Amino acid sequence: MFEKTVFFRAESNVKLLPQSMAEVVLSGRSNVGKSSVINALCHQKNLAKISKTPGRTRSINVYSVVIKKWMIDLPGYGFARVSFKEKELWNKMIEECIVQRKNKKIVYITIDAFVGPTKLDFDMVCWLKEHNIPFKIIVNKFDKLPDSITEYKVETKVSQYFEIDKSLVFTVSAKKKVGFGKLRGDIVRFFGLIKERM
Ligand SMILES: Nc1nc2c(ncn2[C@@H]2O[C@H](COP(=O)(O)OP(=O)(O)O)[C@@H](O)[C@H]2O)c(=O)[nH]1
Ligand SMILES: [Mg+2]
Repeated sequence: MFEKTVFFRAESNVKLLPQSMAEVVLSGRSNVGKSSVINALCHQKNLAKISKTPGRTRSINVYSVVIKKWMIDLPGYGFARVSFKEKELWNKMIEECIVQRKNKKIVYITIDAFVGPTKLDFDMVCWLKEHNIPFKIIVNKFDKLPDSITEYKVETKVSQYFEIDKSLVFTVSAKKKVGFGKLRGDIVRFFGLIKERM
């Protein structure tokens, strides 16, 4: 199913997006590997553009997994070299995409396993909790950790940091294509789709 995901559109004005039936929204700091996660999830190489320079995405990118069931790649937050005005625009976009659009959605916040969760991620989680938006955490770049650190250890630490249940944390490596089975299953359940070949 995921291999059939197609690029739907890039949009800088969230208000122009049509309605969907369900949306998986990917958020996270720039360079944590959100685009790489989308590609690995969908068994594709170039579906989402992977940038060498962080902080390049200025619009939201929408991918259609099946008709009207979308994955939305938000611009990354916490990129230092952007102006105050750009940060304001980012905040507006996130607010419009996550709070004002009233359709069924879940946010996956992606973090870098090597860097660990940051204050910015913590603030994002608090903001989502305040607005009662369901969310989960994807810990990417697991390959960068020493072998002695298990997924269990990562998930325990991250869930403690965010004060959430451990079952909400998914450890993956987009580079090594590890950990995606569980994540695909989770998204399929959210979309309300029958689990076929993923
Ligand atoms: N080691 C490692 N590097 C990764 C992984 N996923 C992404 N990267 C690298 O991280 C950088 C940013 O990736 P990208 O997907 O563009 O991040 P985005 O800005 O969050 O969309 C690129 O150089 C990727 O090759 C991973 O699982 N392991
Ligand atoms: Mg990206």
